[in-house]
Amino acid sequence: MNKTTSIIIPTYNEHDNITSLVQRLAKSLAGYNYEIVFVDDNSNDGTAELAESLKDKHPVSVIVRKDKRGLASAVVDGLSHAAGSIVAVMDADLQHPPEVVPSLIKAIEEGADISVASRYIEGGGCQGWSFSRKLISRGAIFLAHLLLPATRKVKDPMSGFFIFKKDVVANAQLNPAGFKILLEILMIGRFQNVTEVPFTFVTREKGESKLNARQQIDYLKHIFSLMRRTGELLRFIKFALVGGSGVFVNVGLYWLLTRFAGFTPLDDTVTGSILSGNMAIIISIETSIVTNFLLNNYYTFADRNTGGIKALIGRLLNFNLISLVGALIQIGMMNLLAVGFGLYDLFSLVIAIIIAMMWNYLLNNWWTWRR
Ligand SMILES: Nc1nc2c(ncn2[C@@H]2O[C@H](COP(=O)(O)OP(=O)(O)OP(=O)(O)O)[C@@H](O)[C@H]2O)c(=O)[nH]1
Ligand SMILES: [Mg+2]
Repeated sequence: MNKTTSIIIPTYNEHDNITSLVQRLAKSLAGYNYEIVFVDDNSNDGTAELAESLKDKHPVSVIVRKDKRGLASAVVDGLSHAAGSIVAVMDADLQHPPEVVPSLIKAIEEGADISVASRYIEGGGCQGWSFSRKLISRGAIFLAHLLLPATRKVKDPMSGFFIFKKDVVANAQLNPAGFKILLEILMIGRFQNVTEVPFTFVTREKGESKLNARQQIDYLKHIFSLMRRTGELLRFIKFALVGGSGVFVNVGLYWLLTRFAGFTPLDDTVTGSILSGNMAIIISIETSIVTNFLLNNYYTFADRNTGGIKALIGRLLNFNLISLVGALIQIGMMNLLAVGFGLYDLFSLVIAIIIAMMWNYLLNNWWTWRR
C-alpha cells in the first residue's frame, strides 16, 4: 500500500488517551503510509503539547484552534491539512479501536469510495450502553434514513469512525456547523460505492464525554439543514402543492359529474339515487389520486422515475394503497380531535389533513419512489 492515509482526529481534553492511541495506531499500521492529523480546540489539559511531543517518533501533526468550534468543523479543518488521498476520521478517546483502521483501508483498496466502521451490521455493537442511549441512537438513525434518503445505503450513518477517498468531497461544500460529518459526506459527497466494516464501540476508559443534550437539538437542526441543501425540503413542498391541486381535481370533477354529466348530487336523493352521487364522489377521488400520482411521478419524484410501464403501474398501486390508509388516518384523527377532544371541527380537519399528508409523504418517499 503506497497511498497515504491521513487520519483526522479531533481532540478536546484527551490528554490521557492520545499516547496510547498513537502507539496502537503505529502497531496496527506498521508497513502502511499514514499520517495523523490532530485538530485540537485549545484543550486545557495539555493535549496539544503532548501531541506535539509525539511528533519525534510518529507521523503526527497538530492543528490548534484557539476558539472551540466543535467536532465537525475540526474535521473540515483537518481535511484541508490532510496530505493523503485517503482520509480516515476517528475519535481520540479509544472508543474507536485503532485496530479496525486496516480493515477500513482494505475496503478502500477493494474499491469502496467510503467505508464506515459500523455498530449496526453483523459483528458490530456497542459496549455498555443503557437502553435509553440505544433507543436515542436507533431513533436518530431512523430519522436520518427517513428524511435523508441517500443515507439509507448505510446502516450506521451516525458513526464518527470512517474512511473515504478525498476526491469524494473535492467539490463539496461541507457545512462545518454540521454535527455529524459523515451525514454531510453521504449527502453531498460524490461517490459510487459505500461499504461497512463492523466494530464494537467500546466504553470510554479515560477523560470525559462531551456529548450533551444540546447536540441532540443540533442534530435535528443539521438534518433540517441537509434537507434544505439537498432539495429534500423542496421535494416535500412540491408534494404538498400537488396534494393541494388534488383537492381542486376532486371538487371540480364532482361538480362537473353532478351538474353536467347526469350524476345525482348527494344532497338531492329525491330525484336521483344515493348510489349515483356516491359513484360521482368515488370517481372524483380516484381521479384526483391518479392526477396526484402523475404529478408526483413527473415532478416531485422525477429523479426517481425509473423503470418501464410495469414499474409505473406498480407505483400507482402503492400510491393508491397509501392514499387509502392516509384517508383512514385522516378520518380517525378528525374523529379523535373533534369527537374525542371536542375541538372545533374545521381546525380538527386541518390538523388531520396535515397528519395524513405527512403519512402519505413519508410512505411514498420510503416505498413508492424508493431509491
Ligand atoms: N476539536 C474538537 N474535538 C472535540 C470537540 N468535542 C469533542 N471532541 C472530540 O471528538 C471525539 C468524540 O467526542 P466524545 O465526547 O467522545 O463523544 P462521543 O464519543 O460521541 O460520546 P461518548 O460515547 O459519550 O464518549 C473525541 O475525540 C473528543 O475529544 C470539539 O469541540 N472540538
Ligand atoms: Mg467518545
